[in-house]
Amino acid sequence: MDCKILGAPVQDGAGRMGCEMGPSALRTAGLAGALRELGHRVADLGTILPATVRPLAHGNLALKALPEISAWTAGIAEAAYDVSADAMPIFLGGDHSISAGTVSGLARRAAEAGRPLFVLWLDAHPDFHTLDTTASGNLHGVPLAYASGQPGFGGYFPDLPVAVDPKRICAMGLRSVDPAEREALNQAGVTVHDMRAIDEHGIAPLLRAFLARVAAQDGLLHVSLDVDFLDPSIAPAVGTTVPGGATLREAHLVMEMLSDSGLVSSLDLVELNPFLDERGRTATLMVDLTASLMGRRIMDRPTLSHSGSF
Ligand code: 6HN
Ligand code: MN
Ligand code: MN
Ligand code: MN
Repeated sequence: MDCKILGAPVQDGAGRMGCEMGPSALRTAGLAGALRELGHRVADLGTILPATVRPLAHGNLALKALPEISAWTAGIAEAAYDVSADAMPIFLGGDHSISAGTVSGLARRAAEAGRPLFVLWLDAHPDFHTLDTTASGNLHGVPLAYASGQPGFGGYFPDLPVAVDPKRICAMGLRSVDPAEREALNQAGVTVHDMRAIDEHGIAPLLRAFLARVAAQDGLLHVSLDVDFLDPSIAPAVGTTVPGGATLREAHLVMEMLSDSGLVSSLDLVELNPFLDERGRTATLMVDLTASLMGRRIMDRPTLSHSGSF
C-alpha cells in the first residue's frame, strides 16, 4: 500500500489541552517504521494547516473555539480530498473534531470516484451532537453529525459538498451517549453496536456483518479510531475516559478483521493526549493497532472463517 501520514494537531475541540502533541507522540512511537516493516510505502507529509480564521457568533453560548474549529475543518477537508486521490491517508489527531474535515473531504473524493463511503466509528461516544444540542460546547462532540449532514452547521462549518449517508455509518464501542445524540442517531439510522451489544454477541459477528455490507456495495471504508474506544486501563492517554471499553484483544481483533477484509481506504487516529500518557504506552498501543490493521499477524495466515473446520 501507498500510505500517506498527515498530522492534524488540533486541541481546541477537546475540553482540555494536550491533543496538539498527538501527532508527535504517534510519530515517536514509530508509526512510519512499523508500516514500512509490513512492506508498505510510507510518506509523511507533515502537518495540515487550518484555513484563515474568521469571526463567527452562534446562539449556543456554550460553544468553544467555533471559529478555530471551523477553520481547521476547512483545511483538513481540503487536505483529505487531495491526499486520497492516490494513497491511503492516515490522519494523526488531534482531537476528534479533525474528523469533521477528514470524513467530509473523503466523502467528496468517494462521490467523485462513484463509490459509496462507509464509516466505522470506534469510540466510547458517537460525537453526534449538532451545534445546537451540545451542552459541553466541546466541538470534538460534533464531527459525525456534521459529516453526515445533520442540520444546523450551515454558515458556521464549511458547506458540505457531499454528506456521508448515515445508513452507511457503524458506531462501535459506545458507552456514553447524550439524550439528544441517542434521538438523532435513531432518527438518522446510524448502526450502533454499543458495549452491551459487544458483550452480548461478541465483537466479531457485529463487525463481520458491517464489512459484508461494505463489500457488497463495493464501498470505500474510513475507520475513525478514538483512543477512548479502548478501556482506560490499557489506554489512559485520553481526556474523556469511560470505563468498560474494548479490551486489548477485542481491539486487535477488529483491526485484524479489517486487514483481512482489504476494504479500509483511510484511517483517523484521534484523541491521544500524550500529557496524560504513562511512558508512551497509549501511543505505542495505537501504533500496534494500526500495524494490525495494516497486516501484522500473529501467524502467517488469516484466521479460519467460522464456517471452516478447526
Ligand atoms: N469525543 N458527548 C460529550 C460531549 O461533550 O459532547 C463527549 C464528547 C466526546 C468527544 O469522544 O471525541
Ligand atoms: Mn485541492
Ligand atoms: Mn470521539
Ligand atoms: Mn470518545
